Amino acid sequence: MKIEDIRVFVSCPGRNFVTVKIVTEDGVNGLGDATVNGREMAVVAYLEEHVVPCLIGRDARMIEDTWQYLYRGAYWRGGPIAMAAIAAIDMALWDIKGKVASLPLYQLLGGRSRDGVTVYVHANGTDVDDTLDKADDLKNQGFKAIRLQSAIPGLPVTYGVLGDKKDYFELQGNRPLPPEEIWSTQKYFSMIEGLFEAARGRLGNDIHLLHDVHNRLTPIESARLGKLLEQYDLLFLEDASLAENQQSYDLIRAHTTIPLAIGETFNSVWDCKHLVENQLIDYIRAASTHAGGVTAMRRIADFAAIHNVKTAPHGAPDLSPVCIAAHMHLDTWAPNFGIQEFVGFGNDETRQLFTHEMRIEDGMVQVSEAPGLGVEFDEDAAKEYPYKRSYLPVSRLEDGTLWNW
Ligand code: EZ4
Ligand code: CO
Repeated sequence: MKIEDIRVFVSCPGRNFVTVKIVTEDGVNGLGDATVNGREMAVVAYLEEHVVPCLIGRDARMIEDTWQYLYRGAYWRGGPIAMAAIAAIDMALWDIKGKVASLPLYQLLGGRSRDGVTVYVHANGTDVDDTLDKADDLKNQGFKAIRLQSAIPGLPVTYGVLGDKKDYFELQGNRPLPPEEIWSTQKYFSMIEGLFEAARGRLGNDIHLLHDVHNRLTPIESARLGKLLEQYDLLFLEDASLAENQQSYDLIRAHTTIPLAIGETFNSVWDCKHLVENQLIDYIRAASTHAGGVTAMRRIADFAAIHNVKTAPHGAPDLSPVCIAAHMHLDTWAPNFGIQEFVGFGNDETRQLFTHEMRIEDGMVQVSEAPGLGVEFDEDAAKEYPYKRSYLPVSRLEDGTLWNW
């Protein structure tokens, strides 16, 4: 079953998505997501110039060997661009294997471990009341877990807050250069505890609450935040501090029992190693597109399982529905699955390009029973939404110092 053709598409149905399609000599095809928000064309070049020529004529059934060939076989390994390219090839080969076997991906991984995939959704508002109005509405829709983000008084924009934009697609919209945002840890601390105190008062205790710090705090500030928020019983605190220095989490852990989650930018199991084996985190949030595909996610999940760490894959709007589907299959299987981040299946244009049968019921996603990943990609419609250069923001402190967005 030889690989006959590999095509790379970049489409922008509101945000840019890099989609890989592998076609075998028997006419079976598989899809993969290779989107790295703000660096899309680097992945396209890596794929088209350095990956695709090596794979034409290879046996499409050899998923593991192909993964090793692309990872181990490159002298300069890893990094987001290479790993997104490997990820997309890997996802597409799993998709093909599922189609050949007439089985949905979760069945190939080991079968169902639960009734459905519990998700956490986002409530973000222009102030505490607005955030809690939105959270209340989501709770009434049946969601069991909600991430709360609220605008920080005194700062012009706050991470995760839509303001007057209708969704995350419109929020990123037309950004041919990176917008700049301002961060103040002091102003953040003046808001954050009140948000969760009010949230428990208004939403009660029968709902999981989460919060994303988005790497804005130093480790000791994260420890302080953890201690402040412990009493509000968060399911987890996301990206409290960067883990480039993974030992930072020893320090945070020494001070707080708040559950910790990190991993959405991790590129490999090595990025998880110290954190997981020392049980410094409670949830590992790696994404299939950025950590190296289904093969890498399965390895990370098993490594995490033996250290009592659960999985909680990234679910941002800059992961295409192909990656989201891969996550739903992994989540349906993984014995140590915790929760899935979920921001919907994209805007109308995205749902026109990527069709699937995933559905949301009672706060859980039901994965498609179609063979493979269960996503179809409309190549012709994609031509109507060409690539548009667009960036995530950069962040600065109030004195102009560049900071983590
Ligand atoms: O940082 O979409 O959990 N979700 C997030 C998102 C991501 C951006 C970039 O992938 O933190 O805001
Ligand atoms: Co996040």
